[in-house]
Amino acid sequence: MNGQMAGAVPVFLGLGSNQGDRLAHLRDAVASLMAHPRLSVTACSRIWETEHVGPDVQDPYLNACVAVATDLPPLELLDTLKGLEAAAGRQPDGHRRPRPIDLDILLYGEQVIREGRLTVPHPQWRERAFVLEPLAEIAGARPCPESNETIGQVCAKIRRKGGPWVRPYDGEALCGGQGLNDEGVLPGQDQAREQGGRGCYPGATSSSKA
Ligand code: PH2
Ligand code: MG
Ligand code: MG
Repeated sequence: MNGQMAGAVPVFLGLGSNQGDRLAHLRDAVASLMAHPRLSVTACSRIWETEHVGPDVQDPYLNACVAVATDLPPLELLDTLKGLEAAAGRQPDGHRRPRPIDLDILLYGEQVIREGRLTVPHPQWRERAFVLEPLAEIAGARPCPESNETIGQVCAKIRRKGGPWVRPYDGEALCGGQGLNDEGVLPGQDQAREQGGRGCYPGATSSSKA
């Protein structure tokens, strides 16, 4: 996206892949988000490798979070993400199966959304380290909707509690601060960076990435 969008809302997306070339799927998804005329990618977390959470046995995921600014209303954004999932070869009925890419709306501004096909904040996100660790890197200082904790505090609680393993992935960075738009950082993200967020930001140098 070029130029500022009037009325753009800060949105945080969760990315996950546990099928095929996981890193390529994550990167392709970020490239598609960046190329979308009504989305502006403003921050990327590191990539985390995470144990599959679910009743069955599946290969580990690569997970990450990105911050976008968008004027797409929530359901239009959902349809856009579904389109990207389908383009990456995801089966429409593949909810509980391994998937090349899963793109979830974790937070849409401060909104609480309970529509038939969209629940935001994303269900169970407060329990899941694979969501919270990358999200806290780019949104640690933001308040959680429906509570008076910050995302960083919720993440710290889950870390203390333990659970399925998550670890930073030692491959290359998701977007490395390179090639992102130069529209500046949204206020919430600026704050997150000042308060210890470790994600990649537009214009970040390699030394500030890790
Ligand atoms: N997504 C799921 C179910 N289980 N486990 C991990 N580690 N990462 C995910 O993204 C994930 C999961 C359903 O979307
Ligand atoms: Mg999903
Ligand atoms: Mg998901």
